[in-house]
Amino acid sequence: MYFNRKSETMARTELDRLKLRRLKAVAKRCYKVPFYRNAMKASGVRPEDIKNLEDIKKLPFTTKDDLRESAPFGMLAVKLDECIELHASSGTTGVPVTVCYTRNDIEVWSEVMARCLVMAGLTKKDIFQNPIPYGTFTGAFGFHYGAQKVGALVIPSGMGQSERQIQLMKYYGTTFISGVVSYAAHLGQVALNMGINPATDLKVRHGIFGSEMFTPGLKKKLAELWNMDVYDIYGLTEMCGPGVSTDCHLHDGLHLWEDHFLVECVDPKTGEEVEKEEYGEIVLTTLTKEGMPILRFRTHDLAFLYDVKRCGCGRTHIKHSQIKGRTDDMIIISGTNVFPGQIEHVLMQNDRVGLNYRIVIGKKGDMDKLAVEVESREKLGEQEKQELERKLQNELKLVLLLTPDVKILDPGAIPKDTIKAKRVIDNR
Ligand code: DLL
Repeated sequence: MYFNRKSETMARTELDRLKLRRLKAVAKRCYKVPFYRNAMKASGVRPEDIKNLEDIKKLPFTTKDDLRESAPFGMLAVKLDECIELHASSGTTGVPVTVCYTRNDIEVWSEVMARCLVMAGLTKKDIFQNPIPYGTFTGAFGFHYGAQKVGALVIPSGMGQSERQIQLMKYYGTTFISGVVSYAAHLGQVALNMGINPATDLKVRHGIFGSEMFTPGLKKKLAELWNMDVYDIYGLTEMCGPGVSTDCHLHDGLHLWEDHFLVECVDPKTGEEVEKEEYGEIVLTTLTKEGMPILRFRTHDLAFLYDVKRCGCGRTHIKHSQIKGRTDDMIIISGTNVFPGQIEHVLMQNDRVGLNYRIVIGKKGDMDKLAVEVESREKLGEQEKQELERKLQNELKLVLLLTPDVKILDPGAIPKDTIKAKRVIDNR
């Protein structure tokens, strides 16, 4: 099932021609923005120098700090009164970035979201519940616009009041849910606490989640908890919000809508392109955005690009792997580099582990101390807890090359009070 068969299955040659035409146009549009004009002048590049897709390398990178320095409206390529909506990044890693959308930007966002949702199985017959905060965070509106474009019945339930979310699912017969990965996990636990088994007592059979690290193990646990087909959706405020890419029913990589976003994968240190199928930092350029076009945005997200070929689902748009982590999420513990993704990967392989965990870093004397707190799937006795703690400690030790304390918590013990889960608590 496609939302837009023509665009989603477009021949590569045609797609590349379209990308080049749009890249030339966006370079011209950006030249109107002082930040880009200065950067291009400094490196002696003019928009007319873009003759082929490789020439994107001549254009300047954009970082989050660049956007912050021009915030809130300094990066606009149109007059403010041509914009009809504003969103801002969640600001988990600093001052929020503001983005403005023209009417056409909202139309494009709805289109790419509709493609993602249909790829994840949404039809106009679905009852689509959107348990994600409606506000300046892009999440809710992206899903909302996309699902309405498909023609599903949207329940804008927002985030929070978790028991009510479950009651709404039961009352309206919700079939499809969306949102942030950790909140879907939390809602499953809330349902169980209410004596409702999401796998058998609710009608939810599809879910599409993102906004946070989503290892295959966590995806599998979420699928089992809810008895649903789970899809991974990627996106970021700077591009539009959710809707940049999603996995198809084959669940092998996420298709990225190349007619609207141009993707590169670079070595985070040098900025040079990495080999195909090699991990690097995802760099994105908006190809059709009017309000706030962005060139070569350094996402900090680590993934690899698949070699381009038609996927078994028929789509021609390039795929990237799941996001493995961020270049800036590395923690240094007593001189050893630790990535949260490594920890999530180990925890989620274990059947007795639940869906929620956090990493707490403190000091013992002069030494850094790493502790991993993780919920069990079912409530365990003291002895079972200790056995599981020892097992996970040994498994983590092998991967991290240091010995963390592991503490098993009861299901639901870790509070869920922020939009994105706070996985790392650094008390040093
Ligand atoms: O989180 C947009 C979004 C909302 C995507 C809902 C999907 C679902 P930001 O707050 O700007 O936007 O955060 C963007 O979140 O650079 C990644 O580090 C991370 N991220 C987003 N989707 C995924 C995903 C929204 N599927 C930042 N897997 C990005 C892993 C993700 N990380």
